[in-house]
Amino acid sequence: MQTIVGGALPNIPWEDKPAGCTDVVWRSAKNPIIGRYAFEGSNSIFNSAVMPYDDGFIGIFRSDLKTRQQTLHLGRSKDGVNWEIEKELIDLICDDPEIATHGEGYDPRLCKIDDTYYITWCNQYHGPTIGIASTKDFKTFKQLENAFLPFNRNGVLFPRKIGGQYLMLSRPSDPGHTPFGDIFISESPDMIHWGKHRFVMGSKDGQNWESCKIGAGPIPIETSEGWLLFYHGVLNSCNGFTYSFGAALLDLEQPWKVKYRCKPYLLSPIELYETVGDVPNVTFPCAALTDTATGRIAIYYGCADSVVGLAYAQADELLDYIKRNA
Ligand code: BMA
Repeated sequence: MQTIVGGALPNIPWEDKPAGCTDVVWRSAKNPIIGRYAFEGSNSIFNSAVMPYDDGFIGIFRSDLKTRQQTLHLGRSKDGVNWEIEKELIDLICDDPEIATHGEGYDPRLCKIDDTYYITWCNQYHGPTIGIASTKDFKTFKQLENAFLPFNRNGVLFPRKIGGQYLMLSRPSDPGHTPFGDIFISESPDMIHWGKHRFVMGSKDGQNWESCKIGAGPIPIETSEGWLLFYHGVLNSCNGFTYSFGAALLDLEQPWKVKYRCKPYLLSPIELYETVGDVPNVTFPCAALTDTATGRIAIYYGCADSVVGLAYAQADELLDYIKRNA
């Protein structure tokens, strides 16, 4: 039996696959679930991270403000669909003013390891790099050292130590709209010092949805078949970049080894809210919820750099699809 490893989440957001839908990942009928103007001063809310917390859900949301500052905000929800997002930036306490970002940054991910929640995000320090902060209560946030030298994006932690080490995926880049990009993995004994960098997988040669660059999406999901990694892939067309997302299964003990990589994308910009916005043709997943009891997966993804969408998959069907299409 192909299953997700982890806890039950009976209140996971869910909508059954629409009749006649032949896709393995399908969209919420309520999309976009979060609009541009969820709080005063916001120009857009997208590429954001959520997770279960207390009897509901908590999230770190990316906003581009009307000043076009890129900022991080805390949000809460009872059902994972309707969110209250704070107008204030997250107050990150940092011992070293040299790297303190005061809640600015973008593309956050949220990962629970033991009893600590870690936020990783794209942090500007002489160019994009990976910032890390920790919290135990979502009231006090401590900003740690940046994980890497610039330039880097899409820092995604694993939800448990492997071989006694923290592991993080990332995507070395350039300071601009990077026209290349492969996923690497790094390890750390203490969440401060990162090394033993290894290649995981790269963009694909030829004409395909991930020919330009790829980057890890949500925190990898542990399954009986390996770590389920949703990741975005970019096609460079004559109309600019198109961001779709797909999935791979990584070895459980040596996650730099790719077991299966699904050839077709799982979701690509098609709906109006994905194809029209501040940056057209972008679907960019940053978080996923799972329920072990039912195998349900809910994926949160940024749409056209403007709003947040929700999509669903059923674990056994998805794992089977990835393996058959690898
Ligand atoms: C990437 C990141 C994402 C964004 C995407 C499309 O480089 O900056 O935040 O969604 O470009 O603009």
